Amino acid sequence: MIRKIALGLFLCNAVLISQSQLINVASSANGGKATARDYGTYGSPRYPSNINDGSLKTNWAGMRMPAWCQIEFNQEYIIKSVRCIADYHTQSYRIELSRDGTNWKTITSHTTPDFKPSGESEGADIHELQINNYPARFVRIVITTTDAPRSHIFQAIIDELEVFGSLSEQNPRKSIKDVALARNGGKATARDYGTYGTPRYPSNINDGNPQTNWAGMRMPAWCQIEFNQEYIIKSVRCIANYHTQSYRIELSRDGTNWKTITSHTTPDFKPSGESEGKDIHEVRINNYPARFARVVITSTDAPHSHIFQAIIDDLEVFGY
Ligand SMILES: [Ca+2]
Ligand SMILES: [Ca+2]
Repeated sequence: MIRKIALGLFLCNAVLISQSQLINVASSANGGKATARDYGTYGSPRYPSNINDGSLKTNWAGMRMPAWCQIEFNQEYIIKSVRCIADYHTQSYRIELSRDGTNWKTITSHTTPDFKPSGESEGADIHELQINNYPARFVRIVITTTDAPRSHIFQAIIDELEVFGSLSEQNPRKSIKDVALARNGGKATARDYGTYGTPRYPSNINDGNPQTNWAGMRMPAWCQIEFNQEYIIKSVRCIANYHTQSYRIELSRDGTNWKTITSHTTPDFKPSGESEGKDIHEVRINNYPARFARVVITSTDAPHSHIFQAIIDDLEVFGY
């Protein structure tokens, strides 16, 4: 009888885990650790740990503005949604995510409706938003405006901050594709392109054909690809051809701020003909979100007078 019950519980548990890939990764039950700028005491201490204890009856209260509280997860997760239950005095806040606890990305700026700041059971404001697979190990809420007078012990109160995510390893492998590819929506542009025999268009860099190439005429030569949306990038592969000596590959979410993911120097091969001297360089990336990829060639072995300063056959960017 006892064994039957135990087995039943086990099966029930297993089904729950397999069906719901998403868990509240911020909750202390799942390993989340909360810290804050400070916390106030009125009746009972309003510890930072009250923000992720799973109870709406407990809260964290910040004493100075801007008040902030952050939660570190027990590892990095792919974040799908965030839910914040703000309580009295909290007027405007932003929620940020971070992979390293240093560089933060604002995912929402929110102003609560004008409710009466009179008692914990009143005026809770629930704000929920969906996030497109952002990898993070930290979440932070920063309260920027309050309706409390300056003398008040509590400047801002948050009941609970929930962050739903899944392990990176649970991402379906089958959906990973070359998001740079033209037929997957990638659009290539470049600083310029040269013609010798045929025009070496930027679009040759993401046509999936290693027999065609883009050729830059001036240094530093660059070519970039905009994907049809933001993806989580897992790896990049660049097939460089003759004259291309050193380059870096960068990723960006907005086409303005770039992150260098690799700096590479090709081996010293003979710059004599397209079928020779290809250099294939592949880099694995730990889930970087991006909508743009760019290759910037920084050194060439071509003489200054040469039409082609750098040639790239293909730039492949794998993500989901
Ligand atoms: Ca709580
Ligand atoms: Ca090509």
